[in-house]
Amino acid sequence: MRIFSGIQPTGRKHLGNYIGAIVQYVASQYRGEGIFCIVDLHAITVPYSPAELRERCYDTAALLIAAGLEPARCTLFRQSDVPEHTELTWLLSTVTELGRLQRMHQFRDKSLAQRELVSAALLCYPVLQAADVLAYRAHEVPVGEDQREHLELMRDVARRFNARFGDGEEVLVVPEHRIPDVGARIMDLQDPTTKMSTTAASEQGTVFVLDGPQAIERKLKSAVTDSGTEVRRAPEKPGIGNLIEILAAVRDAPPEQIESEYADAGYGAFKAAVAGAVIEYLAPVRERYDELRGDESQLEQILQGGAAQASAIAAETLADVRERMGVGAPRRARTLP
Ligand code: AQP
Repeated sequence: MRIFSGIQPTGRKHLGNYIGAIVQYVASQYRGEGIFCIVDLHAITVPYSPAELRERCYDTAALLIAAGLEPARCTLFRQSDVPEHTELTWLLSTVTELGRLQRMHQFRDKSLAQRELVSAALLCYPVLQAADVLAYRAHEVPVGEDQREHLELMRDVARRFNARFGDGEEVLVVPEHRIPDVGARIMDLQDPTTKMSTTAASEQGTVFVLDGPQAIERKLKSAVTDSGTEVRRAPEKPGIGNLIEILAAVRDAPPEQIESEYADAGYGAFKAAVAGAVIEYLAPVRERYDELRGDESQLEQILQGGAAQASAIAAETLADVRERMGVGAPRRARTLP
């Protein structure tokens, strides 16, 4: 089974990214062929600093390896190093419905938040994401809950392509999402009705993977809760529910177990327990990150090696897609010496 996922380049990956996605990436290396991509082309759909983008790619590569991705066990690469992604985006845009792109939640939220230009690239973001996955004919895509809508779109694009050009065959694999049962949507600690996020949420409400113990403790202890005392999940207790979910994910235990263990502990003691568990959980990642991040040439070598592996797979898919669409020279002519 082939498993693919992409992650934006930033040095500020948060606990939501970690629990919702990165932990799943690491586990998937033992279940199938894992292909993981640092999506620098997605990062340029909103205002960004060219001088910093490469640095952020190295940050993300170091973080993923620190979390447990093993370059010998999986393929880890930078999106822009494999040009097939952009070519496939254009080809797939011909079977993507414009109205659907305009209605995507992420596009609406991000375009409303944009003070400068709302780029066409921001609208086409989900088509690039579809190309990322479909280029590898991946069967499974581990993601957090916020990506469900994009996954549905990419499934639709694959089906539409197959129906239009497949001649009865599944040229592109229709992928399944893999969203974790616990921790699929970690919420902001200061506003537990919105998701923990790199761009939209508050600094104080966001635990970053590279935060030190004091920052983690401060953020978790000041997490917004309600006026009650009971540690249980309920619609009127989103703050406590979020902390229960975090502790359950960190301990790899069912949320019910956390509820029964801390039901009468009181919010103060519960928050302290969550803080302690998160500090312990993230400490080894931070330490390993510091070791890895210093060696940029090694990180570059890993990304280049990954790009070569990825390219070999994506080029094969592109050759099939071009052939089916009648684009460019026929396949047999192109293979002549
Ligand atoms: N709060 C979250 N809880 C669980 N999973 C989450 N993910 C994001 N936020 C949460 C998952 O992390 C993976 C990588 O995300 P990304 O780097 O591509 O960025 P994103 O999905 O756009 O979310 P961010 O990091 O918070 O950035 P912004 O601020 O741009 O929205 C994805 O699988 C995602 O589901």
